[in-house]
Amino acid sequence: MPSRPPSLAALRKQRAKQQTPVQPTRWFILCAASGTLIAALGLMLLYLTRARIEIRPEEHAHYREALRVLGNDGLEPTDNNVRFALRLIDAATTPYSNHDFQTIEPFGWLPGPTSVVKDIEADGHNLTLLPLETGFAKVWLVKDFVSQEEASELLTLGSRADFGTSFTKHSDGQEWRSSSSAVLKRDNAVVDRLRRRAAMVCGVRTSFVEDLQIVRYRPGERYQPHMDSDGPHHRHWTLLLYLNDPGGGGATGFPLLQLRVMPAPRAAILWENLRSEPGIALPIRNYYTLHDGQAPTGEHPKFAVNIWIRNSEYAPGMA
Ligand SMILES: O=C(O)CCC(=O)C(=O)O
Repeated sequence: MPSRPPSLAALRKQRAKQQTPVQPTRWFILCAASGTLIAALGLMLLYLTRARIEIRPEEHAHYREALRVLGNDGLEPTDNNVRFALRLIDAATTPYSNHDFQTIEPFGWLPGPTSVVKDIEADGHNLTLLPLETGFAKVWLVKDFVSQEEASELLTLGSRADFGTSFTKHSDGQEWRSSSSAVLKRDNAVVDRLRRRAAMVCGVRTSFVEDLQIVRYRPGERYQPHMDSDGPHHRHWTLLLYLNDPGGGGATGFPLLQLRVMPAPRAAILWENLRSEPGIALPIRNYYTLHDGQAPTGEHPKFAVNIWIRNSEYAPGMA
């Protein structure tokens, strides 16, 4: 039986097949290119993974800063010290919430059953020191560091003071410290008396006390976390005296102690910026004293006086 001629469609298919044969060289090139691409991607992935794992700590800015801080304080870069210095840097640079903090309202606070209250007769003025923290740092509340008359006199001096932008070494400058300050001259009787009183509280000579510095925070202004002391011969104690109630906010916060003290007229907080460590002759900075001045949120500015007390002679103008 004669076979039927192939259909037109079948003929077209057959011709197309004959015209585009799979050439072995093209096939090889295609395989080689895909293989190379896959290998390159694999290598890149491996490199990225290893690079992530192998970022060495000394390449991290905070780690380098932690080593610098420890070096300045004469501390060995042991694991514990580095860890704590990193905590300090973190607390000083990261916004924090006061949420879980112990809040001290000077007029409402009562000493706990185990508090050892210290009464001091300084300069004809009876002071009661209430311990707020004794474990990690030494911090006291002095409920009435000055009389009503003395506080009024200091506020009057503040109203006449030439407040300038406060000095800051921080890279964020006035964004970091927007409050302002002025030095109170020693030739005022109240200023002179307070220098003597502060020296008596700390058991040192009046010549160890720096010139008093009045600080002003207008609503919204602040001073972000910092330490007051630069080292063993710098500010050993800080006595921060509140002159008024700004009507909201304006606390002094200690992020590493989870403590904040609300300002109340005539009350002061006293803390020791330095601590001793076995095997180290000179006192070293206590990182737990990192603190800030929080912004007043009411209508009034906050006024306070910084009294810094050293453990050696202070001459005006000394760094
Ligand atoms: O005003 C405060 O609560 C803190 C003040 C302070 O830290 C400072 O002036 O160094």
